[in-house]
Amino acid sequence: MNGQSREKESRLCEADDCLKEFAEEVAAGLSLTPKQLPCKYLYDAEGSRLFQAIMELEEYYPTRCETEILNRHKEDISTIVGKAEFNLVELGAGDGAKTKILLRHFLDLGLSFRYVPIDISPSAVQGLTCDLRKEFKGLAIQGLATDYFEGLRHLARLDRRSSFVLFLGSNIGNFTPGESLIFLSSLRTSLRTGDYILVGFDLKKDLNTLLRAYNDPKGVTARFNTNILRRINDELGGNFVPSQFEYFSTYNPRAGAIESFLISLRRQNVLVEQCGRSFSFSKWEPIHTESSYKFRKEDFGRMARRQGFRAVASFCDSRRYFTDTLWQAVPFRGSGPQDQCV
Ligand code: AVJ
Repeated sequence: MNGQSREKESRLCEADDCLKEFAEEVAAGLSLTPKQLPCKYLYDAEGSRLFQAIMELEEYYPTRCETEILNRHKEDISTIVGKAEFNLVELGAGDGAKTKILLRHFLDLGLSFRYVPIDISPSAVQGLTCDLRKEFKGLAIQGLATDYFEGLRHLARLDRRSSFVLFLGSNIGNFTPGESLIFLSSLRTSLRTGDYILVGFDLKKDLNTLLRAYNDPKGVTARFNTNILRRINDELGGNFVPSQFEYFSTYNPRAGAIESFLISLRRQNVLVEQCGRSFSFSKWEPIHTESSYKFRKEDFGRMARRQGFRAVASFCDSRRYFTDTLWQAVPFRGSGPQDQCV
């Protein structure tokens, strides 16, 4: 077998593995009570396109807030992080619209860095890479289509330059509090002392603003969520009828999160061939598709300290809706008894 066909074959195997994992996670999630689907599967090519449309909605304030923050504080950020050569690694890069503010600024300053955008959607990574090659001649880019955890493994294997990791848009809000601690500690393990991360947190705020952001009148957010059913049909041989599910999203004050669901409008059975079985829904039964946690400053200050980071600076938008916080990796503490009571 020549090198080319071997490469092709290994790529096919990878695609097969992804599909198998998708089928297993769908089967597992739809067997739970209440049913759920992992939100990372919302982002295929169509899902990423719909999410871009969400970011353009007037109601979806996080994008505007973070754009304002990056424009206003790019100088502060570059002064702190931009002293030596570094890899600028972005987790969940999407269309990179906000990141371009930093890229432009870093290039204007003549900083020496390579951009490593990581996103679960191959079409997003491809689109972003093409777009940046045109817009930023001379920028070194090395995109990767994979999930966060595989992305962290990649990060740990990068060359000896220091890392500056971007985790913007309150992507961290998709994790439960327990998951975000696990994620941050694996992120810390993939970094070296002195490296920086910039993390976006959507703040708790008045409920109408929150609810409107996830219930836009044009129904883009509903289509974004429902897209996962269409994706299961196309990729796993499912027979979901998307119109027999209704999108519902609300704020759960106990969890501190917007919680999104697809609710079955009738009693129905849905066959998913690649799962080798069907799933029965009772009338009004929900599938939990996504949680978007909202934070208070105190919450993430504590998270930083517990996971081996030092909060260096926090930047807010003028409405105080959103924060980008800059953390530096500090030496790991021993596992002495004092650590238990932080
Ligand atoms: C990309 C996960 C930050 O939770 O606000 C937007 C996704 N879902 N509208 C969010 C989303 C519905 C978004 N994140």
